[in-house]
Amino acid sequence: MTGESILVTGANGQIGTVLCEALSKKYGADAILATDIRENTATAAYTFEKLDITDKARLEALVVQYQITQIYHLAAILSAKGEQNPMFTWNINMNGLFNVLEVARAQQLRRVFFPSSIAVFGDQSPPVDTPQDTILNPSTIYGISKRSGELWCDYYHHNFQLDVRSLRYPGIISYQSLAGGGTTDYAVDIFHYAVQGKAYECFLSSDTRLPMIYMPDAIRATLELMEAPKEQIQVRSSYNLAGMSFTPAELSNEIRQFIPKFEVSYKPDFRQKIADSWSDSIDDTPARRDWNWQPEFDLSAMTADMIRQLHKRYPQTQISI
Ligand code: NAD
Ligand code: AKB
Repeated sequence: MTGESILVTGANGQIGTVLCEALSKKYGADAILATDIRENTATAAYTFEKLDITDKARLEALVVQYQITQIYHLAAILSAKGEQNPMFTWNINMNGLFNVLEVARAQQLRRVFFPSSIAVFGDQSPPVDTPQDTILNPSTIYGISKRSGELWCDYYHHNFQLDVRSLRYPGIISYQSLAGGGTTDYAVDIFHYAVQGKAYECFLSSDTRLPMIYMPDAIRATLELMEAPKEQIQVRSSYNLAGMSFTPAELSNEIRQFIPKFEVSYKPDFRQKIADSWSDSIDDTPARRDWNWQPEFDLSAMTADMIRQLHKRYPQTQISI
């Protein structure tokens, strides 16, 4: 019993499904309240409540009812889907965050987690080893909402002493869950095609380098940041976080170590322009300095684990592991 009661928004998404399991393991399933606008179809040991994050009254009622002490606020519309309806995206991403910050302040919650993204960078940010403090000119409404969110988190910390913490996640790669409408989604989808013995058509060009991270590292970073002593948290907007960087061609070659006949073709679409405006690689020195961040998975370790894990789901394809 830790005394914590944790509400997760957007809990049915790519990160939420894995994060809720990790939080359950750490704090006990009784301590976790998963929420999402979509019904939960998975069987999980923790409680689920339907919640549209733009409904502040319901959020506050759940916080009071379950005596919530922390919120992990994941609900958002991601970069590619966001461009299809900018005002809708702005409403969910910004008003959702305002509701979380305001309820956390009013109910004096102990801690809040807000995920930002490499989408805060733009074509004027230095693309290689992009530093923590640099020019930020996001080109998508998603990136603009994340950068604005970072500033609001900083504001709530400094003006209301709310202990809100944040990471600029790179593209996250996972076998447990699918990616949900972003520009980095190809790096998840490609594995599902490869392991089923299918050819893959990539929506980014072969040489588009982007920062990525494997889900176990992303989850560990989140928990390590949230557990770090307050005085160690020097960045109250959002920490740069790095795992690995690669291009679709490099990832395909790595997959061919296990599935030699895997075929990939390239047909860039509107997501290419978004990817071109993002960094190639990230400098996460402040995260390493302040709370000892250290990624474990590089491209080859991630690829081997993804293929091993997905092969259990699609055992029909011949692979050499
Ligand atoms: P996802 O799209 O897979 O999941 C988001 C979830 O939010 C979905 O289950 C969706 O149903 C829910 N949602 C949408 N609108 C909602 C609303 N109005 N009320 C409540 N729930 C709503 O996204 P994800 O990949 O799990 O990302 C989670 C968070 O992490 C997001 O804030 C995202 O911006 C951030 N992030 C993700 C990545 C990544 O690569 N996955 C990278 C950087 C940042
Ligand atoms: C997206 O591509 O939109 C996300 C992200 C990097 O924020 N995966």
